[in-house]
Amino acid sequence: SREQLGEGAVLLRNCVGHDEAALLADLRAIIKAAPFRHLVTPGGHTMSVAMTNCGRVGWVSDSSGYRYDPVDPDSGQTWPSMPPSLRSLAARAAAEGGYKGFTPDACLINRYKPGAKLSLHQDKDELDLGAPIVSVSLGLPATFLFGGLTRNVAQRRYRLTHGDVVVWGGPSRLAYHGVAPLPAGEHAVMGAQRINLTFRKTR
Ligand code: MD3
Ligand code: FE
Repeated sequence: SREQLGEGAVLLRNCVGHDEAALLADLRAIIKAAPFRHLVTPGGHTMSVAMTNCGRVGWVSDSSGYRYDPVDPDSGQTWPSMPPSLRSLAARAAAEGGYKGFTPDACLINRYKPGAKLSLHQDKDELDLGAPIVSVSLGLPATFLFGGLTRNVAQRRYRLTHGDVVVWGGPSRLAYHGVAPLPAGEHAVMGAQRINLTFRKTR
């Protein structure tokens, strides 16, 4: 199914489909090569969400700021490449959302355990703001907060569940958004966690 969340923002329920087993196997290999870690923000806070990346560059944060970096600071190696299972899901979803020819060069992988949250923020570290961000939710359901172009706009809440994909483009690309603290639970496939993939075109 298909639900319009805002101008340029489309929610595709249960969009992962028959590629799920290959996707999860590839995800496991990425996490083995580049394990989840809790990044520190420039303000000195350790994030409750754990992160890793695949693709040409990965999103990293440390005391000096946020950046997209080709090197994983934990390993000193380049990030694992973006496997075709992930790349093709992102391209298929983007096309369904109205963006043909989406070629992401980064995939940020967020892991939420119960209690983890993502405070309200904008994603504006990418140079190509004309490209959408495609997000894929896996595992436990979460409440996603979708605000406006300024921090003070009231947020709408959406429950995102396993297999849901959202394409964020157009005027929604710079909307404030966040994730409410993850409730405890157990997911049949993913266990006691939520994993979110966000595909980005950084240049
Ligand atoms: C709306 N991740 O990694 S994905 C992030 O569930 C991030 O882990 C959340 O926000 C998560 O930056 C939400 C959905 C999302 C991603 C990017 C957006 C929504 C967005 C950019 C603009 C507007
Ligand atoms: Fe974000």
